[in-house]
Amino acid sequence: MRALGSLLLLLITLPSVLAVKSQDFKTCSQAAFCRRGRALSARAKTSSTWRSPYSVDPSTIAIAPEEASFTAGVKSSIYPEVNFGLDVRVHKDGVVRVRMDEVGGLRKRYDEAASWALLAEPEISREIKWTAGKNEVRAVYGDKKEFEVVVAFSPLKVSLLRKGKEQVVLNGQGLLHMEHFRTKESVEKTEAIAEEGVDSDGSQVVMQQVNARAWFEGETEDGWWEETFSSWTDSKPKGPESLSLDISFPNHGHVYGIPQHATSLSLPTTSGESAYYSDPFRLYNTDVFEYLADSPMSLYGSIPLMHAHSTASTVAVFDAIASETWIDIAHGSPGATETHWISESGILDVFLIPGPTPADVFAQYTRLTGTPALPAHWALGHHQCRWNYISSDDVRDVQRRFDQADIPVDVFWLDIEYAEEHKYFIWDKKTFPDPVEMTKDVEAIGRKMVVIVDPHLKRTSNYPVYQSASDLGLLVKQKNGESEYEGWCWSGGSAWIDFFNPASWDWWKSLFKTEEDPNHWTWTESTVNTYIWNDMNEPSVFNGPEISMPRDNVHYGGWEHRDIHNINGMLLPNITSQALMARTDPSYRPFVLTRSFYAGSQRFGAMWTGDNLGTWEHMAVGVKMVLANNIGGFSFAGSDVGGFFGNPEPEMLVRWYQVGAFSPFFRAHAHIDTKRREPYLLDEPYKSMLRSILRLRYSQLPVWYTAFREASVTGMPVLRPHYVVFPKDEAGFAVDDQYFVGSSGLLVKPIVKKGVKEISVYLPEDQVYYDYFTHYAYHGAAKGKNVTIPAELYKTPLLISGGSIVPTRERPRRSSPLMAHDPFTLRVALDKSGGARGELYLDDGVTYAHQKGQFVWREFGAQKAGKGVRISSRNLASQKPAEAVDGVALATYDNANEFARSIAGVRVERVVVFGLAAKPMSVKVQGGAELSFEFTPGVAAAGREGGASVLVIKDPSVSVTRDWEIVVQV
Ligand code: NBV
Repeated sequence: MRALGSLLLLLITLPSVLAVKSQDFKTCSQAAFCRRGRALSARAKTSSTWRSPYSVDPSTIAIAPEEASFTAGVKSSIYPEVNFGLDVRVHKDGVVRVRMDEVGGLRKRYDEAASWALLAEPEISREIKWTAGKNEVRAVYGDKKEFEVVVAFSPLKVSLLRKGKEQVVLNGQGLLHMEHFRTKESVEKTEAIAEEGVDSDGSQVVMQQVNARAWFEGETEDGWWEETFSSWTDSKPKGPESLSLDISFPNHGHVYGIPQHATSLSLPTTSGESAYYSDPFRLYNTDVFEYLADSPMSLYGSIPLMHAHSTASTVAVFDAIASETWIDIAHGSPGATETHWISESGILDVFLIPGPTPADVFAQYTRLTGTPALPAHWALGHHQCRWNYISSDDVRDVQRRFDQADIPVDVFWLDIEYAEEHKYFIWDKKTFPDPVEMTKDVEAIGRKMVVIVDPHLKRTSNYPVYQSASDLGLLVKQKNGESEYEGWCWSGGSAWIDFFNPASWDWWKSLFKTEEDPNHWTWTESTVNTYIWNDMNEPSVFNGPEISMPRDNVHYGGWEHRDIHNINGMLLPNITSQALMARTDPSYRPFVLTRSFYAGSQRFGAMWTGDNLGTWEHMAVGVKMVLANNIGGFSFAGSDVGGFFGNPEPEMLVRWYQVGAFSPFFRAHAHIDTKRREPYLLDEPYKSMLRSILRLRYSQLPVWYTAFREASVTGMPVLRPHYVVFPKDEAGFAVDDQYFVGSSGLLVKPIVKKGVKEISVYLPEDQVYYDYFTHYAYHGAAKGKNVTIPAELYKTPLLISGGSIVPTRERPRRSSPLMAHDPFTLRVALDKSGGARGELYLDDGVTYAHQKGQFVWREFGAQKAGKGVRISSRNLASQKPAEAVDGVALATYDNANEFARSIAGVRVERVVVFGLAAKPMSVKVQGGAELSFEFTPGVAAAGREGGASVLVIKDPSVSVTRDWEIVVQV
C-alpha cells in the first residue's frame, strides 16, 4: 500500500503528468528549425527560378577505384567561404550511401547515428566504375547493369535510376540546406556592416551575401540562438545547425514506414493543396499521454526508414539521423511522391535502398541494421501484465486462477510498484517478501517473469544502483557539462544513465548477475527466468520540455541531448539484452520489451505501442502501427490488449484479444486505475471466447515461430501487408486492415468495430481462399475482389490461401513449454491446380544451439497426382546446400542432429486437406498400410464458392523430423 501511497503523492505533486495533452508537444510552427525548413520549401515553391545553391566543385572530385567511392567538395553559393564534403559509395548489394558534412567548420556535427543503427560497417562494392563527365559523375551497376547512380554537379543532385527510370532523387527540389556552424558575434558583425552600408573593403560582397541569405534562408534569424517553448528555454549553444533535404520518388505513388505514428500504413500527405494533415510527420521520441488515434505527431520511437512503392518497383530510403526530424509528404503529380526531411542537427547520411522487390528492400535494409533477433519460443505466447500485480501472493493467485480456468499464459509481468520507492531492482519487501520463491513458483511449468526496469534512477544514497552510477560518473549531465542532471520521474528526483558512455555498459551488465559479487551490487533477488521491460526510455521526464530531457543536456563525448535524442532510447534495451545473455554460459535468448526504439532496435527484443486508449479507434490504429513497425524492420511488435486506459466492455475485450492473437507480440496490459480484466474474470460466453482465442494462438505457435525464424534470417517481416505480398496489385496498396502472417498463407482481418457480424475481405488474386474454421471456399479474381465473410464475435476472420500448408499443435496446454513434444496437425489448403506447400521450423526455443545446426526445418508439399494428391515432408536445409544460416552452412546440416533426435518421436497426428476433387479410394503412407480417414464432399474443387471438401487423415503416425509421403488416391 505504501507504494501506492507514494504514487498518489507523486501524482499530486506532479499535476502535469495527468494533464499532458497534444498542446504539450510542439507543432512544426513551434519548432524553429522546422519553421525554417518549411519556410525554405515555401520560398522554393513560390519562386519560378528557384535553384539549389549547392554544387559540387569539379576540381575536387576524387574517385577511389579500389573503394568504389566517390568524394567531392561541395559549396553553397550563399556561403562561399564554407566547405562541405560529399561521399557517395555503393555497397556490395547495391545500396547507395550518400554522406555530406561540413568540413573545417567551427564545430563538428554529430555523425554517429549510423554507428548505433548499423549492424556493421557495410561492405563496399569494388566492382563499381565511376565515370566523371563535365557536369556529373555516374556509376552503372547491377547484374544486368540496370541500376545507375548519378551525381549532378550544379546544382547538386543525386539520383538513383533503374532501367533508366528515376527511383530516388535527393535535392531534386532544391531544398538541401546544411546550416553551417557560426557564432552569434560573427553574424551580428556581418549584419551591422550590411545595415550601415559601410563602404570599406568587401562591403558590397557582404551586402550581396545578406541579400542572398534572405533569398535562401529568409530574412530573420528565426530561433537560431535560443528558443522557448511553454516554460522551457533551450539555450542552443551551437546556434543553428539544422539539415533540410528533399527526397523524391518520381515514379512511386505510395510511401510507407517512418514509424511510429498513429496513422494509416500508406502515409497520407502533409503538404500541398489537399494535404490530409497540416503538420509534417514528426520523429522525436516522446511519451505522449493519451495520444491521438489519427495524427502525424511523434510517439515513443522513431525509425527513419521510408518505403516507396509502385507496380514497377519498391525502393526505400534510410536517413541515419538521431535528432528530431520532421517529414513532409506530397504528391506533386499522380504516381509521384515528394518528401522533405528537416532535422535539427547531425550530418547528412542517407542510404538509398534500390529494391526492386519488397523482399529485396527488406534484405537490403536488414543487412544494414540487422534482422529481428529470433525470440525465445515462449516469448510468442500470451503475456499477462497489469499496473500492478501488487504482491507476490497476488501473482500466485493470478497464476492459480489462469490454471483453474484452463487458459494458457506464458509470462507474468510486474510493473513499477514492485520496486521500493520506484528504485528499480529493489523489491518492496512489504508486498514482495519472497521474490525468488515467487519467480520459482511461476517457473514451475516453464513460465517466466518480466519485471520493469526504467532508466531513471532515484537520486538517493541508499540506492546502490544510483550511488555507484554517480560515483563512476555515468549519468547524463546538465548543460554545463559537469553537474548531474536531475529531473522528475516515478522515483521523484532522478538521474539518467548515460549509455553513450562505454564505461556504463559493463557496469549495467554486472547488475543483472543473479549471484553475489563481492565487488559490486548484483540482483541476487532475481533468477535466470526474470526478463526485463524497459519503459520511459524516450526518455520520459515529467518536468522536462515535451516530457523529455532538455536538449542542451550533455552526454558522453560532449554531445548535446538534441544530437542523440532519437537513439537514446535504444541503448537501454541494447545493453539490457546483452546483460541478460551474460547471466549464463552458454547464454539463453534474452527478452527485453522496449517502449522507445530506433532503426536497429529489432536486434534487441520487442516493442509495444505504448499507452493506447480502450477505444475502437485505438484498436484499429494499433493494427496499422504494428504493420508499420514490421515495415520498419521491427517485427516483434504489439499493442496493449484491452487498451491501457479505460475499462473495455466484454465485446471490445474479445475483439482485442483477437487482435492480440494475430500480433507478433501478444500482451494484455492495463492502467493502475482500471478494473481487473484477466480473462478468467469474464462472464460466459466471453470467458470461453477468450479461452478459445488463446488456444488458437497457442495452436498456431509453429506458424509464428517459423515466421520469426524467416524474419531473423531474411529480414522479411512477420506481418505482411498486401503491397509486400502482392506488389503488383495496385488495389491492395492502401489496404492496411488485413494482412498475412509470414509465408504461411494465413490472411487475417481483425475486427476493430462494435457490433460486426460479417466483414468484407479483399482477395488479391485469382485463387481460392478457405475459411480457417468452416472450410468455406471463397474465390478471388485476377484484379482483386472483395468477399463477405461471417465475423460473429466468437470468430476472427481468418483465411488460408489455396496453395498453403499450415502446421499447428492443437492440444490445449497451460503454457507453451508444455507443448514441446506435442503432435502436429497439418492443414493442406489445395490451390486451384491441386498443389500446396508450407514450412515448419523448430529448435529448442531458448538457447543458441540452433546456430550450431541444432534445428529441424521441414518443407511440406502437396502435388496433384491424377485426381488425388501426394503429400510429402522433406528436409528443407538439404534443399539449400549453398546457403548459410546464422553462419551454419546448410550443406553441413545434419538431419539427425541432437535436437532433431530429441523430438524424433513427435508425430503428425492429423492431416486435413481442403479442396480435394472427390472422395479418396485409398490413403496410405508410402510403403505403409491404409490409413483411416473421413471425407466431407464440397464445391471448392469445382471453383465455386461454398463449403470446400474436407479430407481428415487420422493419425498417419509419421515423424515430424523425417521424410515421408502420404498418397491419396481418388
Ligand atoms: O509503469 C507504469 C506505466 C506502464 O504501465 C505503461 O505500460 C507505460 O507505457 N508507464 C507507462 C508509466 C506511466 C503511464 C501513465
